[in-house]
Parts: sequence; C-alpha cells; structure tokens
Amino acid sequence: MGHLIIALDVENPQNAIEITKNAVGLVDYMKIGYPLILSSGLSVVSKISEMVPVIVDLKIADIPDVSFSIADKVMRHGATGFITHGFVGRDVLEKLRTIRGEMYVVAEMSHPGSLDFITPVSEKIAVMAKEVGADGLVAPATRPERIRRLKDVSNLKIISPGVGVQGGSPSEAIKYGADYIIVGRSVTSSSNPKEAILKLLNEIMI
Ligand code: BMP
Repeated sequence: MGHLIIALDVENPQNAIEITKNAVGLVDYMKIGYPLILSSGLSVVSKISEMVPVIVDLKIADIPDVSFSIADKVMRHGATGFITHGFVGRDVLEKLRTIRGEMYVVAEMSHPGSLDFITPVSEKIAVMAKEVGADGLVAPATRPERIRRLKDVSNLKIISPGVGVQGGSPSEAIKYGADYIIVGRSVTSSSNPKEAILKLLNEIMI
C-alpha cells in the first residue's frame, strides 16, 4: 500500500477511532502504544484492528518470561505485530519469537539521547534481530544514513519514526531504505488527518 504507519498517540479512544476511519485503505498499520492503551485499555487494540492492522508498541524491555507475557497478551487482542527493545538481549528476543505475529526490534532511536547508549550498539542489535528471525527493525528517520547502514547489516524490513515533528523527511527516509515511515503528531494533531495522510503519501510516492 502506501508505506505508511500512523502512530496513534492519542488518549481519547473516540478520537483514535475517528483518525483510524480516515486511514482505512490508505495506511498499512496503526501503531498503538502506552498513551492510548493506558487510557483506554487493551480493548482499543481489538477495535482498531478491525479497521486497520495494528502494531502494538510497548517497547518491551524485560526478562524473557515477563516480555513473553506482555507480548502474548497484546497479540491475543487482535494485534498483527508488536515492538520490542533489542538491547535487552538475545534470550528475550528468542522467547518473544515463539509468539505468532510480526516482531519488530528497536535497533536505534530517533531522539538525540539515542546517541548516549543505543546508537553505538545498534548494528549489533540489528544483526541479532536478523539471527533470531525478527520481521523488521525500528530505525531513525532523523538519521537517514543509519537506516541504510542498519538495513545493510541486517537485510531486514525497516520501519522508521522521526518524520515531521522530530525533523526527519519522509522522502529521505524512504530513499535511504525505510520500507515504512511511522508518523504520529503530523497526522494526529492535524485538524484534517485525512489530508495530512494524503500529503504524506504524496511525499513518499515511489
Ligand atoms: P511523532 O511522529 O509524533 O514524532 O511520533 C513518533 C512515534 O514513533 C511515537 O509513537 C514514538 O513513540 C515512536 N518512536 C519514535 O519516535 N522514535 C523511536 O526511536 C522509536 C519510536 O517507536
């Protein structure tokens, strides 16, 4: 479809459903994380999943059994995939890989603080994610050259946040190898989410 994932970082479930209605047929996935799940409960994952496939982003980062329990629970609510941190190590990823569904591993983050700890080890995380059979990596649109590097070392699908409000360019991210861009506030804070989605699709047309 459009190589586009919308980060549904809103707290009001009705608002989330309205935005999703505008995304049907245009967007590949909705990404749902803590803001919406903590305010609305996991039932919102089931509701949104009936309209657009959902990737649940709880950036799992715990011991293997607890990580498994978290991902298992969200996948039972109809999600298509989940996101886990990669820095927690191979045993966590191996345990999570036993769950059916798409598994995305955070290799490197889009904010400046990523440079403190994650970026220096992100290529190792990317290789490990490939070895355990992950479906894709999260890599930053704010540093497009890192998208290319992380894709080169892993040969995995890349989903890339950091576009718009964080300063990344959607077309650059795609040019450097992102398979999907992840966009939150540029769409969710827009007075016309559908128009915002169409504008993004136009920008990343490939
Ligand atoms: P926004 O387009 O509003 O900046 O939102 C980006 C989304 O991507 C948020 O849901 C955020 O949690 C997520 N994200 C990110 O911004 N950088 C990362 O490195 C990893 C993320 O999951």
